[in-house]
Amino acid sequence: MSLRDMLPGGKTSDDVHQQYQGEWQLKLSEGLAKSSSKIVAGIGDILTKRKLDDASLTELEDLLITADLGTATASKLTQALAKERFGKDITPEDVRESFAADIRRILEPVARPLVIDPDHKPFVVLVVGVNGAGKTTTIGKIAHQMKAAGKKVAMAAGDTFRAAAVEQLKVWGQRADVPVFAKDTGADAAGLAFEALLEAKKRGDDVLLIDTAGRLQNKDELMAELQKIVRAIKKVEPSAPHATLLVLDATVGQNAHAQVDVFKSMTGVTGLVMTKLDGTAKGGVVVALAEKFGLPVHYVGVGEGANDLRPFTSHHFARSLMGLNPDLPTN
Ligand SMILES: Nc1nc2c(ncn2[C@@H]2O[C@H](COP(=O)(O)OP(=O)(O)O)[C@@H](O)[C@H]2O)c(=O)[nH]1
Ligand SMILES: [Mg+2]
Repeated sequence: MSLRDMLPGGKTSDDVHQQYQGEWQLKLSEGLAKSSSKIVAGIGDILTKRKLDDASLTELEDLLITADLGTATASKLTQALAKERFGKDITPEDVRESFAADIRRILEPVARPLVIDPDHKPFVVLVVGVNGAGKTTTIGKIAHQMKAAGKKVAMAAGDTFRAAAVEQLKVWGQRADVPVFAKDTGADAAGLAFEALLEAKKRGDDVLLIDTAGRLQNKDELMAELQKIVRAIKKVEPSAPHATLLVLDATVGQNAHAQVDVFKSMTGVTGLVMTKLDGTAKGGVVVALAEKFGLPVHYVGVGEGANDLRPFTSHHFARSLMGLNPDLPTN
């Protein structure tokens, strides 16, 4: 370790990193508490004085469905449990450990960080999703973190329908010291994206994050608008956008499936961001989405602050969702 790595108080950058990781993981576990407490209590109720029989398996399957894990995942998890433990004595904790291990296996392939390919300058990230999902906030958080990591970042205020959306992004821009390309309310979003990309290219930015509007008159209009933005971007750089992130509000639960379907058909989606995992009992929906769509989950949000957005990790999520200590290994 060099002197340069020493921080005040004798802490090394590794110590700080670990402490920070620990805080974040605690926040994720706390955020998922509403989801997990429902599951933990439910499993406890089902398994009182019982060997694992058909009746308890059916009840466990129903419980997982009500916890938003989806029917396919619920049946997969209970079948795996039956295969190992049918007719045997089993504790609620055994069930949670078994579910956590299987959930982790489901999530592992989708837990993929957003990788910025340095061959693209800028790497263009288009951010889509319904109104209120958390697009603008997520862009602000990503910009903040990437800037702190030493990247040259720019944002484009592509939700030109609401003055508040432009202002909101500018506030994030000021906070993170990241430039925001913006025009007046009602301006053409595609034109703005076009100019922003030209400018970001000229400046040699590493990343350009483009915000979009989530609600227009109807679905057709929204699709036309998003496709127009994509065409405008491609005029400047045919390979762009290099990532299209769909931001989903976890509190909508099963409704998220329909949103993935719609946005996939409109723009293509390369990855998901799940927001508002703090304070929802519907955190299980992430597992259902992973199982159904297999799209990478790049980030999860557990609050409104700049650091309340983190890469998604399967192990922590799976154990937290089952109310298990995330610091212990999964089987
Ligand atoms: N608790 C919580 N609130 C969030 C999170 N992400 C976004 N929000 C809030 O959700 C609201 C809508 O977010 P916004 O970014 O404006 O959504 P947009 O319409 O998709 O751009 C704002 O009040 C955000 O602060 C999150 O992870 N947790
Ligand atoms: Mg917005």
